[in-house]
Amino acid sequence: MSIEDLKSLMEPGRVVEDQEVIRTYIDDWTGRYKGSTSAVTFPHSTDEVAKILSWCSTNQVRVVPQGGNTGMVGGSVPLNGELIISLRKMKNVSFSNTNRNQIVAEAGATLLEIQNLASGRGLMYGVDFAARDSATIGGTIATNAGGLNVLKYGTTRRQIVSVEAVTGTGKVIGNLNGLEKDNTGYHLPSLLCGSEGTLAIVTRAKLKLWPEPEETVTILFGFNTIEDAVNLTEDCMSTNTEIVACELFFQKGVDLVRDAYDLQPLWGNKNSIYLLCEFAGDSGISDRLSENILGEILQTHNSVLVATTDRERQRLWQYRELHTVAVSQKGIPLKLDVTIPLGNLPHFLDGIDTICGNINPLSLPYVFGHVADGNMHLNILQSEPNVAEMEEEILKFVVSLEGSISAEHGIGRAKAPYLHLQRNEHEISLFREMKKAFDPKGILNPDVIFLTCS
Ligand code: FAD
Ligand code: 2HG
Ligand code: ZN
Repeated sequence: MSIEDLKSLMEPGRVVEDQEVIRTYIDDWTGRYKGSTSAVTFPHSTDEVAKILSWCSTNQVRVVPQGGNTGMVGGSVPLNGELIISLRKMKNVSFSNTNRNQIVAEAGATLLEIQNLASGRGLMYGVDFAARDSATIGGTIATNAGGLNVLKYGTTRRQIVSVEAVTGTGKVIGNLNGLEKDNTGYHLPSLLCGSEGTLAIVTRAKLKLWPEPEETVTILFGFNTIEDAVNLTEDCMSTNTEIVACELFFQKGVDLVRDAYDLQPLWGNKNSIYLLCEFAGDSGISDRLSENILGEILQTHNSVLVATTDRERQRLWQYRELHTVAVSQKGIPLKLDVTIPLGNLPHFLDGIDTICGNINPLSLPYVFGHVADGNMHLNILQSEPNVAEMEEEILKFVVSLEGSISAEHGIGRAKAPYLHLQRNEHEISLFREMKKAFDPKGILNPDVIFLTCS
């Protein structure tokens, strides 16, 4: 068996062995995970994906499916020399012929590409986040990506109506019937969503679209206690049906963002905590906001910025969205994406400082995230040489607070050694059996979600 055999089965150009080209596919976005491979394949259709996987299965060749390679948990790069199957050439997107509010997307289409198509018809896609120009539909399905608007629209799982995929033996499964109600046995879209490329390669999906709001208002609040920020978050969630996003970040993170980008200081840096809330719906939102529970705080609180135009709104979002890039400009952080029940958030934030300080007084933890979902992102710079110890202590702490060790980025390779903290042995052995059913030779993303050898 040689890669020449695979090449001979494919159209020219579908299998690339040029290391100059390969170089751009083997390291992950964070810079923490560095892989190697002898080839990257670029299928142009579901049939070609099936052909490649059938050949790989017969020849016991392990593979890593890859979309935009923006994943944060080391799942998208070949850490053990696996063959990369890049879906980037499969980019077609079109409206469904049978439902005006659905879109059919090939796996390699980016979030931005489908957002642009939807917008042309006054519609929108429910998932959005800063990597929108590179993250693909296949990758977002594989990770069940969340992002900025989960509060209103849910995670990726809620957007997928139908999915088509190819199993580890090269069998095409699923359909694109676009039926919301289709209780014909196990629900493949739900099962494959969040399976991180370990069960099958997603090739196409039919996605639900939502009406584009007429008006959007973004408000930034500055606070000095986390309790105040959490209270306002909960008030908005319980009283306002138009809230679509609620993001939390801290002065330390704003300092880092301002170090890297030319942004104004916020209220002379007199607050330590920021809450960015976005409201969207029919026109007249600003008036409705002042009539609801927010009215009083909008009038009396002295650290409030209200943005109503796209330009002003984007300016406020930059303080939050640029955290990831600003951190990465300072070094390679230990990244942990976790969920904490809202009521335990103050305790969590204190605990993180204590754990990091005790393990490595030089470490620099930055915290930010989608607070309405309890989803906090921890980016810890200067965690070396205690990365593993810090990671384990923090994840155990999260579990003790009844949180989740993975909120929206997945388990990948990064958290595979810790899956047992959250899932019991029966669940993990059931997961393994499920993987065997889809991928009997174990060629799809080995060591992602759970380690092959344990
Ligand atoms: P990749 O990184 O290529 O792959 C991710 C995983 O999916 C890997 O395990 C890979 O093997 C698998 N995979 C990829 N394509 C397929 C396929 N077609 N079939 C089967 N498996 C496949 N994530 C969030 O959830 N919310 C955020 O707010 C968010 N913000 C981000 C901001 C920045 C600046 C960056 C860089 C990343 C952010 N992410 C966020 C993380 C990342 O963008 C998501 O995890 C995204 O879903 C990954 O998509 P991708 O196409 O880049 O997938
Ligand atoms: C975000 O919400 C992303 O900005 C990235 O999920 C989080 O950089 C991170 O850790
Ligand atoms: Zn996030």
